[in-house]
Amino acid sequence: MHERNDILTAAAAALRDARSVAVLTGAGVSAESGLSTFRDAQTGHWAKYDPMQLATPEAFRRDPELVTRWYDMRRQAALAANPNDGHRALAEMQRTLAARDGRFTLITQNVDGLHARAGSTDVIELHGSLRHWRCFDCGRAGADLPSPLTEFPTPCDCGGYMRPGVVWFGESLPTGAIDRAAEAAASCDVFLTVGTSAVVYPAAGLIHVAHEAGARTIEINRDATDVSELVTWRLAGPSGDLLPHLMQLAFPTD
Ligand code: BV8
Ligand code: ZN
Repeated sequence: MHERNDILTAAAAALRDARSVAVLTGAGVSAESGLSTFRDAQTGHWAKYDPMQLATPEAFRRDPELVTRWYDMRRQAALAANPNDGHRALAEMQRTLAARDGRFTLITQNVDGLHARAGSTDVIELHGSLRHWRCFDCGRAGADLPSPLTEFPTPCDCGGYMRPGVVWFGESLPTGAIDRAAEAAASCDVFLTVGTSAVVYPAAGLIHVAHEAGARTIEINRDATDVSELVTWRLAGPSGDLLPHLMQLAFPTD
């Protein structure tokens, strides 16, 4: 335990001294809000499906009903979930950096919208969001779709089907998003990676960009990951505990 407190203290000191902070989050930050992560086994009816197989255009073409049901189930789960203390600590970190004229960038792989609901602003959603749907064929935005959906799949006037506004495997990320994220990673003093297995690219590449640019890097994650050996400080445990703890050490409120 002694070792872990030293790591927390050192990481908090680096965060306190930072002029520019960038954060990359993954599904782990939403786990304590009750949303299943991408690679942990899914529950119930969806237990037999592998998200890696469903989150692709091929799966949608092959079985648009199944994929539409999966995404609308996840949209409903996200809407029913509440942000947790980890989301709130990151919103607090953004306000704290702004108050001291620092720079703060929150980059997320999550599509659940919980960072914004916790008060974070200007969140970079690298993989899109469950909130927005568009036609797979003509691209028309589905602004007024029922929630939950009533037709699976949901037809577009053009004869195509509506798809969730997320980035599937094999699809490119929104150019503005990945460029902004890469610039923030390359220019920050401290980079936090929180709740991600760091296996999906180009998102995970941001951790390497920050490290190579000389940033101090902090990993907050339940399990060890592909970057655990690379980071400056590794904190193993739930982000809902560790992020507020790190914030309290870095920016003590009396
Ligand atoms: C692209 C949206 C090209 C949809 C997602 C070989 C090598 C390198 C790359 C590739 C390769 N083969 C293919 C690729 C490219 C591919 C890729 O990276 N594949 C990987 C799997 C090898 N990437 C792509 O296809 C990307 N596009 O490259 O395009 C291109 C270029 C030009 C033109 C055309 C095309 C697109 C990637 C985006 C895919 N979409 N999601 C949806 O959400 O359904 S990615 C998906 O994985 C999710 O978004 C998720 O966010 C992301 C990463 O997963 P994590 O968030 O990390 O979640 P995970 O479950 O893995 O981990 C959770 C962690 O939390 C765990 O470590 C756990 O320990 C921890 N945890 C759990 N509870 C807690 C906790 N931590 C703290 N507290 C807790 N309580
Ligand atoms: Zn259409």
